[in-house]
Amino acid sequence: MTLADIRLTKEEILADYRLAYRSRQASYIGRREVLSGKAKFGIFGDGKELPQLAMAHAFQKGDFRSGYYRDQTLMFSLGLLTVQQFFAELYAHTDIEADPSTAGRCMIGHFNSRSLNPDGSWKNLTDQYNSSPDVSPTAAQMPRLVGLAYASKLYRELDVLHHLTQFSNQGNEVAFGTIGNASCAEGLFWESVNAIGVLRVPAVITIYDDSYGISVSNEHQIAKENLAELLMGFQRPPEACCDGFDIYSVPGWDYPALLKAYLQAAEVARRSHMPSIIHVSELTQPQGHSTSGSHERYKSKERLEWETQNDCLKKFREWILAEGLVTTRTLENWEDKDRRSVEDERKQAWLAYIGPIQAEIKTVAAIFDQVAAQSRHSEQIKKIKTQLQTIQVPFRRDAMAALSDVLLTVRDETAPAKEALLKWKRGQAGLVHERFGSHLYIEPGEQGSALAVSGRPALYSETSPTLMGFEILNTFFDQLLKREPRLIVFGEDVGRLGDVNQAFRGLQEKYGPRRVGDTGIREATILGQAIGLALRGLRPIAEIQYLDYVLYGLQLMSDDLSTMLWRSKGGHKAPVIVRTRGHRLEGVWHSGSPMAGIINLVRGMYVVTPRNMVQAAGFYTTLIQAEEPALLVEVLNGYRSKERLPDNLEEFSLPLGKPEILSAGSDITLVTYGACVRIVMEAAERLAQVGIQCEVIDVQTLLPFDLHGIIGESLKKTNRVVFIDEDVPGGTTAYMLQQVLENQLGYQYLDSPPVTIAAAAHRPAYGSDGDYWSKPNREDIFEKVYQIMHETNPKRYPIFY
Ligand SMILES: Cc1ncc(C[n+]2csc(CCOP(=O)(O)OP(=O)(O)O)c2C)c(N)n1
Ligand SMILES: [Mg+2]
Repeated sequence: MTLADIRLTKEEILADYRLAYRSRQASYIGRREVLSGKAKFGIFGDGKELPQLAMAHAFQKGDFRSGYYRDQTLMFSLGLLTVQQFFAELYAHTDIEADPSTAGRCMIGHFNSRSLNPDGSWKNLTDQYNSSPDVSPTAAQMPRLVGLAYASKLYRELDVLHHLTQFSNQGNEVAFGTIGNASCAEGLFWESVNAIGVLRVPAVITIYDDSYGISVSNEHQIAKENLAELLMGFQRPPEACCDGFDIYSVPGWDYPALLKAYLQAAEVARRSHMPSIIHVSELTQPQGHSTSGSHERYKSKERLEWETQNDCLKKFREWILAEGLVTTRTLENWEDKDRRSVEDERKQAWLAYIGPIQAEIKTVAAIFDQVAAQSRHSEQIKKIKTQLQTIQVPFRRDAMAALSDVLLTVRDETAPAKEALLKWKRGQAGLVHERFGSHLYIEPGEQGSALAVSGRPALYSETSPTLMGFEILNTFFDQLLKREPRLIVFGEDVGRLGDVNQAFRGLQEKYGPRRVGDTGIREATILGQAIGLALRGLRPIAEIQYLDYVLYGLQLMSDDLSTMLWRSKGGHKAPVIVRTRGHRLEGVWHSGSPMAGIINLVRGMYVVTPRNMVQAAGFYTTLIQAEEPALLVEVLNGYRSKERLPDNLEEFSLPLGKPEILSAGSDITLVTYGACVRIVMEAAERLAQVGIQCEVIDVQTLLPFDLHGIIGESLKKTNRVVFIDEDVPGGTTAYMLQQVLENQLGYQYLDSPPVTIAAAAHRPAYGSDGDYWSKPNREDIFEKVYQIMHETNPKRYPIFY
């Protein structure tokens, strides 16, 4: 291919070289900074610069990236990252202005653009280049790509979305994914490729193939050691009618060929929504995988020599000179200048990072002096101060640790300057949340908080009909789809069948397969599909058919969805609602209730466990009014139970974090949720027969948990508490116990030891008897509660069973 085939000017090509050169210097200097102790860890994009330059030429405003830690050159090219910001991230600068990707919350190589304004409102995404926020688990960026690309399809095909011009220009946006060769050995990669192929969506996937995944070569990663060959089965025949991917295989050092491939792939994707895979081969790692090791340990001499000769930047330089685009001298001048400018930007980043820390150390040291002047331990305090001041690369924690040492030293004294120390310490504590903990959920005052939805009670009249649970939801979802055009529902058997329990019965016919659709059996990419859609302004309800199978999508919920807002410090929100059903049906894999596993892995999401379908509808309305991710578990055996349909089904909503007292009682508080509510109520009725008045409380939402201390208040009255569910012993019951006894200080009201009742440790056995002896049943609950009452008053409550 010749220069004439390239649609770029000479100036653009040379600007590309300079940018790639600068990016390379950033990698070199970055490694040096880690090895000299100024930063903790480094992983860089050296050796992968050229494909990223080409990708940037194909990337248009409105497009999205879902990539991984090698993509710095792309980010520089798109103007989404400056060299100074790159180093700010390397140093873990906690200021969002300094590191707009993660505010120091993630290590180097975790990039993103920002989709949200500081008040949490959406920016105009069609007016900027977009990058979703990166995660570290290999291939975990791929499921999200499915949704980012699928959004274009929906925006193009659904008339009801055409007014949302802030998010899409008629579905013309391409989603660019990047992944390393070894990460393609992950199931998530293949599941995502298959889903993209099935959905026929505009994704352009790049595989950077440097033949290694850390020290493990393709021999151990990829069958036949050849990804391009393996992927051939996905290839689209030349006829325009046919499905599949366009597959390109291009050496990573061939600038003209890369440009051609990217421009063509993006053009086809944009126009016809056909995806492609660009396998970029023959890439290298000039500095090895990361700063954690050196590749000389596992690469042969020949391989290392080959990498030196085939370095893409070196080859690009040779090509530019061979084409006579510039003289060697000019190039050397530029390189010299560019190297120095990268070093300058690094220095600026360092000063901006370390300056405030040094200032804080100075302040603390000055207070130490004041304390020393008033203390008989002045020598010891001076020693602590000197140690603090001589730390070469200090962290904030060093000042805090020294302060704690001084406080310990003067613990018996009453030096007035001690107050200044304590004041400084309190001031720091106030900053910790903002620096490291904010935006786990939407912050108060920012747009979209679910906790800001106060709820509206359900209204009933004499004419309110009684329906089956699934009919309640069916009516509800029909109304919701009608009034919320951005609502997109999908999952296994959700479309044609209307889900396995019929809550969407007839709704695909009414709203079409794009609003209510079937997916393949692919829970991880159902999650990813939802995440990508939500990042692009849509409101997905992603269904996982049973709670037991949430585990397949749990990694995505845990690593990607629940950390999204936090890891970008308010830069991206993904209001995904994951809908599932569970707790109790039959056998191991249809009646699990692994709630503790889930709630402890998805902090950053809400977890809602309504006891029936009316409650579920009320919570769905709350979640749709907000813009935060949530998992809602419907009670499996509630679809065929009868419930009254509220007259105000459309408006009624339930606040999160507000337990409901289902029966008032003064003897003992029984705390539960979900499917166990019915069983606990039955047990409470029996207990009433023997004169024990139970206060039964339905927690309703596990995350957040009882925000108003309703359960703690109940303990003041009953002085006894039992936590009941069908998770494992020490699972969610232990969580509830910790929340009430520790957070709500409930321990101080107890006259009896707190008790938990959970399922057996083994998985639920099949059949009615299997269920009875695996999960808590009415009799168990009765006996355990009765036992507590017996211990408090054996005469009144003698053992009779
Ligand atoms: C799920 C998971 N397993 C292991 C790791 C540790 N790890 C980080 S990068 C990497 C190798 C990735 O190689 P490749 O996909 O070829 O990308 P490259 O670094 O070579 O560009 C591994 C094993 C991880 N981050 N995530
Ligand atoms: Mg690799």
